[in-house]
Amino acid sequence: MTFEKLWGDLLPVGRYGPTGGYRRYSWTAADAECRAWFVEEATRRGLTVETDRNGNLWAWWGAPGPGAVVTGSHLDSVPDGGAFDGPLGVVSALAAIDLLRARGARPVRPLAVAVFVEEEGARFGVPCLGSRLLTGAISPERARGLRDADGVTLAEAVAAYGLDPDALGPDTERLRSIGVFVELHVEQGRGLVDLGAPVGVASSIWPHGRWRFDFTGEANHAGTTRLEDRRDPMLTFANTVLAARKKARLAGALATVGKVHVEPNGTNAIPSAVHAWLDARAPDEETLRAVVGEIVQAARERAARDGTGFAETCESYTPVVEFAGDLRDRLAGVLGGAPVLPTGAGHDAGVLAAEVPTAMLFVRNPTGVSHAPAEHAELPDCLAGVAALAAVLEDLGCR
Ligand code: HGY
Ligand code: MN
Ligand code: MN
Ligand code: MN
Repeated sequence: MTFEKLWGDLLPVGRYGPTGGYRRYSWTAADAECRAWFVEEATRRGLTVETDRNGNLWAWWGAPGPGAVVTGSHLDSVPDGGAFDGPLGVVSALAAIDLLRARGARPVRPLAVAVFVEEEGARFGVPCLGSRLLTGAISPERARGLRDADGVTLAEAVAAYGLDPDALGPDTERLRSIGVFVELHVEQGRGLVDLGAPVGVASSIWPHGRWRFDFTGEANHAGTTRLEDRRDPMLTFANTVLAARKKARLAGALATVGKVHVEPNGTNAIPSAVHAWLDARAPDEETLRAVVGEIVQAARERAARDGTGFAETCESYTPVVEFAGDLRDRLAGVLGGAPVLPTGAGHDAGVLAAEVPTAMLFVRNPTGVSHAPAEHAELPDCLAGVAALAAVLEDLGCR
């Protein structure tokens, strides 16, 4: 019941009418509403809420301190994302605390629910920005200068919500206080459907990254410029997308171009520039580096042929994550032999795993669709996720 109430209250926030998906971008009104919802629900439960120097929220059951058992996820979304990616982990964390309390369990170690900002990187381009800042995986100088589509810097965006941009950066004491981090997340594939299980434990995350590709050419008239006289960056872009798909297929990797800006974006003008973003992922780092290298090479060759310009910038890179084996096995054991499975999706847990013992729980997603409005998990599976998280938290830090 508490899960349904929490879920129902958060559900309308940031819903985008035309698609039915969510636009909960960090440091916007929708995000502020999500954060206010969290603060209210945590406070209602007697948890002590604090905002850290990077804007991540922490709600403590008992006094904050070292050796803490921390769970949580994020509330921001991709453009027109689903309801579950992120929020399921936050709602389940609060519901798990309710469940633990209802059965008389009490924490013997500090226990916290964390909400990380800008996990998707939908606004400022770098995913897991809140956890990267916390751990020092991104420098505060670089983070402050990141710009959104309107040219607003992260420094300006956080300042507008009362956070001191000069305070952004590694939070060593807080990081060292985390004894263990467990993130519950909707599965973003059909692994658990195939295994016939409502809940699973993560083994690893594929290495992945984002590269910005800038194709430049010469704007000119669509009706009067002979094909052989054109320097059309759209042509180079289009061929690069085809090359990316082919190279990824041959390498057993994944390559996606889901975001593109065309300048000046007129129907009857050859574009002057095309800016595109490549998301690439692979089972191992060698394959990832090789496939991105091949895509970049294909773009360069095509640009030379088209008389266009091409430049690439790596905007974020996340190495392969292997979750701690002993912790993973402990969780699977607590859950009566829950299946263990890998994922190609990135998470704050993946960033934290480099610093503290970290584990993840996945909840079955019937179609496997994610980062889209159709993302889903059935209520009985969500409740199984809450029960699993409660069992894990109890095992790790309650009596
Ligand atoms: O893009 C991702 O992998 C994620 O869901 N943040
Ligand atoms: Mn996501
Ligand atoms: Mn997520
Ligand atoms: Mn531009």
